[in-house]
Parts: sequence; structure tokens; C-alpha cells
Amino acid sequence: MLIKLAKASDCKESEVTPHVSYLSRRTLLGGSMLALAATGLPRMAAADPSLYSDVEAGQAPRWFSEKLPHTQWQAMTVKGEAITPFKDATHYNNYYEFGTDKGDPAANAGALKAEPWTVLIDGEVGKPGRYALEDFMKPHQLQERIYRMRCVEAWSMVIPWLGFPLAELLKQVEPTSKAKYIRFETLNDPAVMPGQRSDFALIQWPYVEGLRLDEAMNPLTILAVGMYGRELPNQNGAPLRLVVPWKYGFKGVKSIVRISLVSEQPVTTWQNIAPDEYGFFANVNPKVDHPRWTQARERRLPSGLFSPNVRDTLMFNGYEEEVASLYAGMDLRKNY
Ligand SMILES: Nc1nc2c(c(=O)[nH]1)N[C@H]1C(S)=C(S)[C@@H](COP(=O)(O)O)O[C@H]1N2
Ligand SMILES: [Mo]
Repeated sequence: MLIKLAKASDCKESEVTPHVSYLSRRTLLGGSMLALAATGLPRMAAADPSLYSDVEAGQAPRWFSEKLPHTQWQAMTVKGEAITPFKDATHYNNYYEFGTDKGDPAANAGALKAEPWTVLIDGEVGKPGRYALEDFMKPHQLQERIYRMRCVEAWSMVIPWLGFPLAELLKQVEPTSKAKYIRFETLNDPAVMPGQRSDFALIQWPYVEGLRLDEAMNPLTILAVGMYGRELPNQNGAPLRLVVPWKYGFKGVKSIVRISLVSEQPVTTWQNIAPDEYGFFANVNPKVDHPRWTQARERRLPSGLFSPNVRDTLMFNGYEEEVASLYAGMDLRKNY
């Protein structure tokens, strides 16, 4: 794929307002407003661990270490685009439960205990239940999916995730005919998450995200338990997070404790705070600008003042072929 580099002056960090400035601005105003299916691919040889040489070792739970050798490495890749250094992917984060600065999650998320962990599956399913994460993971083989990630704040990365298709889980739990959407909830634990006990009250915790069922079933949609050949660092959403590579990053809900099949479109966190700016669909779309900045371009991290590394944003983040049919006949300006 040919990627035309845009002029650096087209996409300055200073022109984009991060989620958090939006919130503080509101507070000042008065605060009252509140590819291809990987299963069809041949199994690749194990990745060379030195591929991600700058990776900090973690403390993987046993179930993870036992699965890792059976990983289907590079089940999907991004051709011709470098993988973002581990350091950037783990020290430039949005995870407001741990603070609003990009460095806060790395500094504060150490207190989260990702093991043991349980996931509740409920709602319109034939097989609801509360699962220990290792039991939840038992039927699934890990795949490496190297995906672009595009934040609505106009920065982007390329991250090698380890996970499995959400569709596998859905088949397993047997959605009823009333299930039309899927709703995800992050851990709610103010003792561990300083953002949940601050007076930063515009966010109603827990963080909630959702997908239409056909989006959830798309082979690109995964639940991730690792990245860069290891388990997820806490600041990236350990031990279980959603990755939907054609949507803005805020759809990728972290540290999931509950997955519900529901009949109505769920009210999601950012949509609830600012429905005119953050839609339910949140598909990456260079032709639909954010009300206050262009979405036509992005800064690919690492990005600095003298090497801003700006590039054009691709329709559906470069996954148009795989997902465009999900939105046939829909007005993407209205359904942003
Ligand atoms: N629970 C929770 N999930 C979250 C967020 C958050 O604040 N809380 N931030 C979202 C946003 S805005 C982005 S861009 C991605 C960032 O993921 P990363 O830090 O792993 O790059 O996580 C998303 N998931
Ligand atoms: Mo984001």
C-alpha cells in the first residue's frame, strides 16, 4: 500500500485537544454538562524473540506461559510500517482510571492485580457464567496480530498484539436471537484506580464500550491478553482488553471484567460524555473530522518536534477491504 507523507505542518500536536483537555474545559465551563481470517493462514514459525528486543520482561501467569509456545505468530501484519518501540507503546497511554497524563498509566498501574482475574459473561446468552481467566482462555490458541492503532487524538502506533478472535468466544457462549450488541466493562476498583476516586467526576465509572454484533464477529476483532510476545503490561489493559483496529482507540476497552450480550445499543463512556464528538461507531475516517481538528492525518509515534512523523490517515485505518461491507448503506457522517 502506498502511503503519501503529509506535510509536517498539517498535524501539529498543539492543534489537537486530548480527551482530557476537553473534560477540564467542560469543568471550567461549569461542570454541569456532563484481511483476512487468520484461521485460513498457514501457521508461521515462531517469531524470533529478539524481534522485540527492547521489551521489558513481565511476570506472566502460568496459563499464559503455557500457551505462548503454541502461538500462531504474525497471523496478521502491517506491511512496510515499523512496529512502534515497546517503550512508546507502554509509556504513552490513555487509561484514565490511572490518571490523565500520558505517563500516568505506566507510573500508577502497577497496583492493579491482574492475577487472579474473573470475567462475567451475562445477558442474552445461552451459557452465562463467571469464569476464572485461565478457564476463560482454555479453548483459545493465541495469535499474533500486528495492527495499526489510531487514537481519536490523531496519534497512532503499530502494535503486535497477542489474542484470539472475539468471534470464537461468542460462538462458545451462544448468543440468543435477542442479542444485537455486545457491551464491555472495565474493572471498577477505586482503591487501586486513583482516577476513580478523584473528583474527576465527568466519567461515570466503570468505563464501558460496545460493538454491534456483526462488528464483534468480524475476524479482525480480538480480545488481547498480550503484546510484544509477552503478557499485557497493566497500563495497556492487563489482563484482558478489546482491540478493534479499524476504530478509534477509545473503543479498545481495557482490563475487562464483564462481557454482556444485549438487545439495545449500549451507552458507551465517551459517547455519554460528548455525544457530538465521540460516536458509538467511532470508525477511523479521514473524511469525517472531529469538530475541533482534522482526522485526515496522524502523528505516528515516536514523533518529535523535529521528526513529527506525520502520515495520512487511511479509511477504516487501512482495513477497508475487511470491514467496509459492515457499513454498506450507512451514512458515515451521521453514524460517526
Ligand atoms: N478502561 C479504559 N480503557 C481505555 C481507555 C481508558 O481511559 N480506560 N482509554 C482508551 C483510549 S482513548 C485509547 S487511545 C486506548 C489506548 O490504548 P494503549 O494505552 O494501550 O495504547 O485505550 C482505550 N481504552
Ligand atoms: Mo484515544
